[in-house]
Amino acid sequence: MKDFHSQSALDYLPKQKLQELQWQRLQTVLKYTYQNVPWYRERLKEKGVTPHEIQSLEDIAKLPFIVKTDLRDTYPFGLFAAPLKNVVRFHASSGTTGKPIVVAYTQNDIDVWQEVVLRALVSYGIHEGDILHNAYGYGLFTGGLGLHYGGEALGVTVIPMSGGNTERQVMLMRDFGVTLFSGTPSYFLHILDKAQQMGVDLRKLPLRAGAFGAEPWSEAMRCKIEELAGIKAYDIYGLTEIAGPGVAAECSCQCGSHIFEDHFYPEIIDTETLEPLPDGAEGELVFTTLTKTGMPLIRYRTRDITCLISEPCSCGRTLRRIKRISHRSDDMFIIRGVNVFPGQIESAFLSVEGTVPHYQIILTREKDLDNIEVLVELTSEKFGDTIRSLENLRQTIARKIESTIGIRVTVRLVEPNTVPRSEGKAKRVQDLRSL
Ligand code: DLL
Repeated sequence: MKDFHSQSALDYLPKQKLQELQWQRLQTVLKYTYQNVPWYRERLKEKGVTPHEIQSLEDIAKLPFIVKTDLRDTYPFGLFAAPLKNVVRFHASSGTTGKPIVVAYTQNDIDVWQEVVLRALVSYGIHEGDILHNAYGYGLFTGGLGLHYGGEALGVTVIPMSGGNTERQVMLMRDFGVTLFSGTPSYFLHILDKAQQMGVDLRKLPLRAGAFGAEPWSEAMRCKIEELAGIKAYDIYGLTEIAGPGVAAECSCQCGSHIFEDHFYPEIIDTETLEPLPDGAEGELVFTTLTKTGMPLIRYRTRDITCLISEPCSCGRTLRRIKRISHRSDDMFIIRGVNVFPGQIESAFLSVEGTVPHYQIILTREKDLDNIEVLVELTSEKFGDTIRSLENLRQTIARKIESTIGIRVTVRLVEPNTVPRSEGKAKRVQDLRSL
C-alpha cells in the first residue's frame, strides 16, 4: 500500500508555494480535460473560450461552470476523461428524481481520496491504534468506502458497520473499545438514544471523537453530541461529484473545515450574478478538481452556501477553511415569500432547554395560505412536565423560531422517539403543498 503519511505536510505549505502548486495543477487538468472530454471541448467552444486564455489562477473565472444537470444529461459516462479500462470504481449519488449521477475513479483518484481522508483524520488527532466504527453507508454512496480506505491508509482498525441495527451498533462500540465514530450526526443521535435505553453510557467508553458530515448540522447539535457522548465532534465535508468525504475537514480548533486545496480548488460565487466573491463573503461554493483523472470537474457548482476563511488558523495549517455549511441553495424553502432554511429553525429551538435535535418541518397550504408546522421532540424529563409548563415551552419555542425566521409557525411538541429516525441523511422537510 502507498504511504500517504508524508502528505499531511501539504497542510502547512506557505501560501505562495500552495498557489504555485495549484496553478501548475490547474494547467495540467485543463489541458487533460480539454483533450479527453469531447463534451468539455464543445462547452468551451460554445462559450468562446480556449484553455490558452487561462494565464493565472484568477483567470479560472473565465471558464464556464458545470452543474448537476450537466452530469445527468451526460449520464452515464459522458464526462469520463479516462478510458473505462482505467476506471477502477464507480460511485453514484442518489438523486431525488430520475437517474443518479455517476462518478468514475481511477486508481489515482482513489489514492487522492484516501490521502485526503487520512489528512482529515490526522487533523482530528487520530492515529495508528485507533479503532474506527464506520456507520456511513457502504455502496454507491461515498461515505462508507471513503472513511474506510482513509482509515486503513492511516493504520486505524476499521469496523465496516454501515447503518442499521442500532442496538448491535451500540453493543459493538462498547465491546470493541471503539475510539472514533463516523456517520451522519442525525444517526449518531439515534445511537445515543438507543444506548441510553440499553443502559450504556457512551461517556464511559473509550470513544473520543466523531467524524460527522453528509448533512447540515448546527453548532447547537455539536454541543449536544459532545455533551451526551463525551467526545469531540468534528465536521467532515464532501460530495460525490468531487471525491466524497474528505474535500474539507475540521482540525482541533473546530472553527471551520480546512479544504484540501492542493487537490480541490475552491471559489465562492454570488448565486445571482455568478461572479466570484472575495474570501469572507457568503455565497455558493464551487470546486475545480486539480488532480483527478477519471472525471475531472472544472468549476462545479455545489449549491452549498458558505464562505472561505483565509485568516490563519491556530493549528498552523495554511489551507483555507469553509464555514460550516448551514444550507444548500436548493434545500431552502420559500414560505409566504420568505426564504427559510431548516438549519435556522433547528438552531432556534435547540437553544430552548428540554428539546432534542430530532424534528420535522411540515409545509401545508390551506385556502391559498401556506402554513408551517414544526414537530419538536422533547427529552423524557421535559415531556413529563405539567400541561401548563409544556404549553409555556411550546410558546417559547414558537417565539424563538418566529424571531429567527420572521414568520409565525405552529409548534407541536412530541414524545421522545416519535420523529422518524434515519440511518443516513435526515429528511427534515415534508412539503405537502403541491399535493
Ligand atoms: O454526502 C459525501 C460525504 C459522506 C460527506 C460522508 C461527508 C461524510 P453526497 O451524497 O454527494 O456526498 O452529498 C453531498 O451533502 O453538497 C452538502 O450539501 C451535503 N454535505 C456533505 N457534507 C456536509 C457537511 C456526501 N459536513 C452534499 N455539512 C453536499 C453540511 C454536508 N452538509
